[in-house]
Amino acid sequence: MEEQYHSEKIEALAQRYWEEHGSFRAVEDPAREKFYCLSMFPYPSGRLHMGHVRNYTIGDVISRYQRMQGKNVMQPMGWDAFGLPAENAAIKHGVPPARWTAENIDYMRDQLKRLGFGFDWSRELATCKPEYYRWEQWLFTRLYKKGLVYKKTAPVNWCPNDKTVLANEQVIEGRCWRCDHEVERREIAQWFMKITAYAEELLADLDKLDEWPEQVRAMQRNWIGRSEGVEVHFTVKGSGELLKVFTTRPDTLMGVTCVAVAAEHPLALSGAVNNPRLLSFIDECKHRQTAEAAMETMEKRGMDTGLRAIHPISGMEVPIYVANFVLMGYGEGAVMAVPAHDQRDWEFARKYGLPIKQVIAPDNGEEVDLSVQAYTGKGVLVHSADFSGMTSAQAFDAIAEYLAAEGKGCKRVNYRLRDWGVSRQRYWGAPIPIINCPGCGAVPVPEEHLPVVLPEQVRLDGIGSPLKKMPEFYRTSCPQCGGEAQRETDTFDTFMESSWYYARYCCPDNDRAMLDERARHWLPVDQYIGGIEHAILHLLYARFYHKLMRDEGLLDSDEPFTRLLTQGMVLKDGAKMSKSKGNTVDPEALISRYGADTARLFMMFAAPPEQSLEWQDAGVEGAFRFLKRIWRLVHEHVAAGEVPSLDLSALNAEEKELRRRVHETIAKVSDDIGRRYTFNTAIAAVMELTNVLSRFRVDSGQGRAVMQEGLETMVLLLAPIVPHITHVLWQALGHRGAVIDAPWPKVDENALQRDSQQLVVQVNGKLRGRIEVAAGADRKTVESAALRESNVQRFIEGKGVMKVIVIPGRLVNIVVK
Ligand code: ANZ
Ligand code: ZN
Repeated sequence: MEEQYHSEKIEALAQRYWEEHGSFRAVEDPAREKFYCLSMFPYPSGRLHMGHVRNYTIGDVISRYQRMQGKNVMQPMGWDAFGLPAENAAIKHGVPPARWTAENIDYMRDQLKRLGFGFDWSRELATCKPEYYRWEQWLFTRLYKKGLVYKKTAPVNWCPNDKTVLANEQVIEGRCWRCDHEVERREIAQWFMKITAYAEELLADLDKLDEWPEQVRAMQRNWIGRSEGVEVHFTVKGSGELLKVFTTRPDTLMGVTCVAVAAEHPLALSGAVNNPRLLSFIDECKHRQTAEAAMETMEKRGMDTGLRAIHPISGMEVPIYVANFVLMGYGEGAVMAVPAHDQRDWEFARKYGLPIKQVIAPDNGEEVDLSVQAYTGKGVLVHSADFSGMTSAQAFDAIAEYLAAEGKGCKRVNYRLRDWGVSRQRYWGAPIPIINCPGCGAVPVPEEHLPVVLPEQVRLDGIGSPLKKMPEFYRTSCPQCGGEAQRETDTFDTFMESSWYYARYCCPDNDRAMLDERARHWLPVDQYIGGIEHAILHLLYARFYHKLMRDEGLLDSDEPFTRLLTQGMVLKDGAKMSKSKGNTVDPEALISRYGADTARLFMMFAAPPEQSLEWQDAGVEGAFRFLKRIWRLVHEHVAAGEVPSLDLSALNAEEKELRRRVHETIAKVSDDIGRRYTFNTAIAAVMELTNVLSRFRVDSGQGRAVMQEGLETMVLLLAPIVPHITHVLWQALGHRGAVIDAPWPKVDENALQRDSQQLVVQVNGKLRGRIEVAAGADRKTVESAALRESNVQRFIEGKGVMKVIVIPGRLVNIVVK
């Protein structure tokens, strides 16, 4: 063993060993417990950033720890390879996105290897490969036949800068998530996945995910947004047309003074036929964005259509307005406005001079002042004909029943969740496997013609999709009638690819099926690790896909990820590290200077995984010094020559004490890593042990034997975190096998027994001293030792001792007058 720690040399050595021995190749083995550990795959942007390093270090530590527990671990890696940046780079530098992506992947794979992550590279996949996306195209055509995908013309969020449609989730405060440009609305024919058909199950199954952070489950619940309400049927005066609204407060029905419809609602248009002012108002509403977040703050505006609705119970006429706060995609696209009991309606009524009619009174009898604001609480019904006197809860049911009996409504559950629009007017994505035939309409590409391969030799000019300019791509014949037809030139939202990659890792080489029995073997993922920014969309879509694949007969589990860890951000000077802020630290520089082990150790030591991590140069230095220190410690020990075997019956008190510390550390670190996931405290415990080992003066053969055990333990406990240095130290300590194949150390319960124990002594509840007594000492011995302690004596001198309380193994409390 060399005297100096040379990270570069030993890291290359360890990595070569793993490579040559296929250490991370995972093979299905029914005899062993499997552990599927997955970190969210990266977008191949060109270089790893610190967030990646943190994410993948956490995953790797967990994987290696589980492996040392004897589990059959699979830890795959791949590339989320479709997406906008490749197109932007292509426009800027003239490189085709496929080439740009492939080059980035090669570079980043190399970086990952240098960090020593134990990925099974034989399972590597890139989502831009036809072997991958063909199965997503296949599933899409299956779902089409099941009615779970459909096409509809819908208003979409349009980013004029990126020239693409954005999902609602990609609109942040009315702006594009990617380029921050203000978002507009447009009507475009889109493909949708019917995620709403799974809303109930997606919501209910959240309760089963008890190893997910509660915060993430709450965000998903919120996103799905289940509400129980009533569908109420008004009729339009004159035409007798039905006008449905959805309300969660049917108890307020008798207080309706207006019905408001969305700008896209058919009634809005019929009202506008001879009303140019209304038409232009509708137009104006349509052009603003759909983002719901902006709805809250937006000025509420409306216009009378001139039409009147007839109240389903009272028969009274109320005006029908078009209002900008009514969303077409929610409920029925129409609301019954109750100004007295809904603040938004109240503001609207004040602005347009609509009556405010109280129908709910607080049940404590308090007066409400409706000239100030709406009363939005529940209570007792007033001015509500036969329903007066009922509580809100009673009225909910009574009104629902009344309406149902009259054929004018029914109870209904509504979800905030919308169907998932998956069409993107982009080039670099998986082609949507549909052929548009002038005679037959949309026809799915037959299974035997899949995949629809995306042409990779393209020039991008930034204006629209190049696929639209490639007749060799879009010109085709209709699979149904054989006539001339055109391929869909839109591509899938890249969330499609990331929704099922975790499953494909189980069988990436299968060219005959999307998944096979190996997926049943490995799934669900035991541990998933990634950023909290994916708490809603990615995780919801992946859960949805899992259920789709299950219902296709490909899987038999209900959920994809059993345990979820959302890692915190990497900060510098309190701000998120990002290119735009110019405060990034390049992992590559860190690795070159200190080595991968230092980078990994720093990442894991600086903070618990869920919290944000503040970058500190001093912390990196500290991690590096610690590694040099353990190297030196092992070197000194090994240089002293032979070590006799351990003879537990021959140990002296110091040697027993050292062993006790060693085994206490095993217990603590096992709990910290295995259960609590507080890797930072685990490392702190090993550092403490290292101090104890350095201070230990070896003056006998058994001393050396205990020291050997201590150093081996230190190496094993650190092995998941700093796998390279421990690989070399393990062999230096005389082991033939590699530490990667060594089992996790076991606690020797006997070693934990103390010969003597320390107790604190209190006088009237205040700490006054400590005593050391034999482990099995009886009460009397403990009492008299406590009373004899010199500092304690000062506090009891001259005062009568009333009582001595002994809590064995912990403390003695002396009560004095
Ligand atoms: C009358 C009413 C009275 C309402 C009252 C609330 C309070 P959640 O809980 O989110 O499901 N609403 C229904 N459809 C809408 C649409 N397309 N656009 C905008 N708002 C719509 O919200 C349900 C409530 O949101 C419904 O209950 C309706 O207003 C409104 F004192 O009906 B409520
Ligand atoms: Zn046809």
